[in-house]
This record gives sequence, C-alpha cells and structure tokens, in this order.
Amino acid sequence: MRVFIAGVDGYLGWSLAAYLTARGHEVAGCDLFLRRKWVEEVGSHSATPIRPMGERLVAFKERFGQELVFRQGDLRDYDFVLEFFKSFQPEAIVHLGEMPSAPYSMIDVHHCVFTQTNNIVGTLHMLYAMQAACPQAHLVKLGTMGEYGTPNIDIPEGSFTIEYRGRTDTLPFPRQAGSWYHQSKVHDSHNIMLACKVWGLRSTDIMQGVVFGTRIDEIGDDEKLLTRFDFDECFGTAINRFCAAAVIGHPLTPFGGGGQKRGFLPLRDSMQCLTIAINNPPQEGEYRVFNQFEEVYSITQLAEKVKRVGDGLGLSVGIRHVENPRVEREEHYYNPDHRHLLDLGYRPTHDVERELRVMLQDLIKYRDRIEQKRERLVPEVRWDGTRRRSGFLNRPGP
Ligand code: USQ
Repeated sequence: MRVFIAGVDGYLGWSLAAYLTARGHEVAGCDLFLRRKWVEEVGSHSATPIRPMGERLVAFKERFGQELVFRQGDLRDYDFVLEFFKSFQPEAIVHLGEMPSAPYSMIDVHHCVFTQTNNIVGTLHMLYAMQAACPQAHLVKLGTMGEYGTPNIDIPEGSFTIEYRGRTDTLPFPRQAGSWYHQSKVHDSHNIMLACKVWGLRSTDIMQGVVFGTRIDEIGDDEKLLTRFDFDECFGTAINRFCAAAVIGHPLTPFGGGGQKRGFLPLRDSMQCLTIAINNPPQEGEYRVFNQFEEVYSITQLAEKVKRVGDGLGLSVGIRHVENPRVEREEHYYNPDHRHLLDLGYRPTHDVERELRVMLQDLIKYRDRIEQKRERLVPEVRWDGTRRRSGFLNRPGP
C-alpha cells in the first residue's frame, strides 16, 4: 500500500515509517522539523541522539533497501499538501504532524494559539487535499484518549446510544479535554466527522493513550536509525520521563497524589495498532473511532513498576511526589472500552516490566545526555499560566 505519513521525523512517525517499510509498504512523508525546535525551545534534547534527516534517509535505504520519499514542508501550506497528495496518490494517510504536548500548549496565549491553529489548520488542509486529490484514501488520524477527559462513567469508543425524553439516538460521546492541546484534538475530531459526512471521506480517529518505549525491533541496533526519546516536562510522557530519571538517580515525579489513571501502550503496540487500522480501512463515508491503549494504570502504579525494574538492574530508584502543575483529577473513575482493535487482531504486549527493562538498558547508554538536562525533569509550566518549579511534597513515596 502507498502510505503517507505527516510528521515522519517524530517519535511515532519515524518508527512507523520503518515498521511499514519492513512490511513491504511504500512510504512517503513530510515534516517541518518543528519537534526538534520545540524541544530545544524548552531547553532540552532527545536522550537518543537524532541525526539530520539526510543521514537518517541514507541509513533507512541501507537497512530496508527501499527509499523513504521525503519532502520538507508545512501542513499549514495548502498547496504543499495538495501537490504531495496529487503526486504520491496515497491509499492511506497517517496524520502525526501535530504539536503533541499539553504543557507546551499551556505556556501562554501564544503557545495556545499556535497549538490550535497549527493542529486544526493542518488537519483541515489535509481533509481538503484528500477530497481534491485522493478521495478514496483512508485518513488515520492521531487523536488522544485525553479528548474524553475523566468522566464518572464508562467511556465508549467514540459514540454511545442514549435515550432522552423518550427518544433514542447514537451520538458522539462528550469530549471534556483538559488542556488547549487536547482541545485541539477535539476540534479535529469534529472537523473530520463532518468531512466524512459531507464528502464521503473515510477515517479512523485514534484515541491513543500515553505511549512509552525506546525502540521497535525493525529499527535494529543502528544508532542512525533510532527514534527520538524526550524526557523534558513538555515532550516527555510519564513513563518515558520516569525511565530517564531512573537511569541518572533522579527521583521519579508523580504529580500530586499520583492517583491519576490513564491508558498506556508500548511503542511497538502503537505501531501494531496503526498498521491494523491501515490494513482494515472503513467504508466510504465512515468515521470510526478506536480507543488505542493496552492497559489502564495509575501514575503511582507506574512509578512503582519502574522502581521495581530499575532496582532489579541495580539502579536504586527513588520516588518523590511533586506539586501538581496541572489542573486535573488525582482520584477518579476510569474505565474506557478498547474492543475494536482487539476484534481486528491486536495482540497486546502484556509484559510491561520486560519493556521497561529494555528501555532502561537502552537509556543507560545515554546517561550523560540525560544528565546534561537533569533540570528539565522537574515541571515548571502551570495550568494557571504562571511558571514556577514544582516543589517536592512531603508525602511518602509508595
Ligand atoms: N505525570 C506525572 N508525572 C510526570 C509526568 C506526568 O504524574 O512526571 C502525570 C500527568 O499529570 C498526567 C499523566 O501523568 O496525569 C499523563 O501525563 P503525560 O505527560 O504522560 O501525558 P499527557 O500530557 O496526557 O499527553 C501524552 C502525550 C499526548 C497524548 C496523551 C495521551 O504527550 O500527545 O495525546 O499522552 S492521553 O494522556 O491518554 O491523553
């Protein structure tokens, strides 16, 4: 299949290009290298050293014997998107080209407005370009489990059937995002839903949980092919940050009480799920939603897991709760469905501790790079728009 990946230089995009090419798909992608700039802007770098795209592409061709068709460009430039779709004629389009950080979007008015315009305009351009150049293609759009928030009832996959004043309908489940970033994904979902309805496009909107991991097998041991691994407060996700902290002897930092629950999945499972979605397109005009995660854990449970595995490797891992810079529930009900991918054949990696061991062993090699940015492990960006380093809480660690 011809697969187009927007955001192919990123954590998921680069991994997916390798995963799909190794399975015989023809892959093209674009990127504006904004992720590299944002991480630099917040004073950090990827723990794994990332090569310039030119070198990455040469190493890619050497490993897979097939080129990754790449163009640098901006999804906010409609002509760029349209022209690429016209010439490549993708059968599947995976949209990973968005600003993905909740804290970054909360920094100030400029970061909020940038996040929403960048994400929403880019998605609208892709929808219009699909309609004009490849209306039969399948859009696989990365949304987030965070679109739903943490309601006090079960979370279905996208929609639910509701009875109101004696009448019944199947409607989108309410979205209650907790950051400007998550809210941008809510707006995207609504826009995609409309494009499917009025133009007959087909799309899978993936509500993905928090991803963790340093590698997928397809990338092998060539350092030039590694995907990025962020651990700063904005672009590092919880488990990835905990693993980076563990290898340099910095305490793991559950925010507040640490009872926040989320769905998590390893990078290799994220690749498996996206590929299943690509291989099983919806019908013309169909907008469908997959909740994509392996299991639900609380932040405290995760910190305990990282500690157990890290201690087993001789790392002596500490856990210290810090003041929560976010506005979020720290104790709540959380029970989202995730049947659709399992029905299509998703086989989850149940051995999270094995995955954590691989991650810690990989990161030990890059201890010096993490140590250089040690300061970035404690959060500063607060949801009320101020900036202040969170203090450690006196609460005993678990
Ligand atoms: N958290 C801590 N300590 C840390 C980092 C995070 O307790 O050092 C907590 C946060 O307060 C939050 C939870 O862990 O309750 C998850 O935070 P996160 O930074 O790992 O994830 P989040 O901000 O929700 O965003 C990430 C990705 C985003 C994706 C989302 C999926 O950056 O692109 O959409 O995960 S989900 O969380 O399911 O919405």
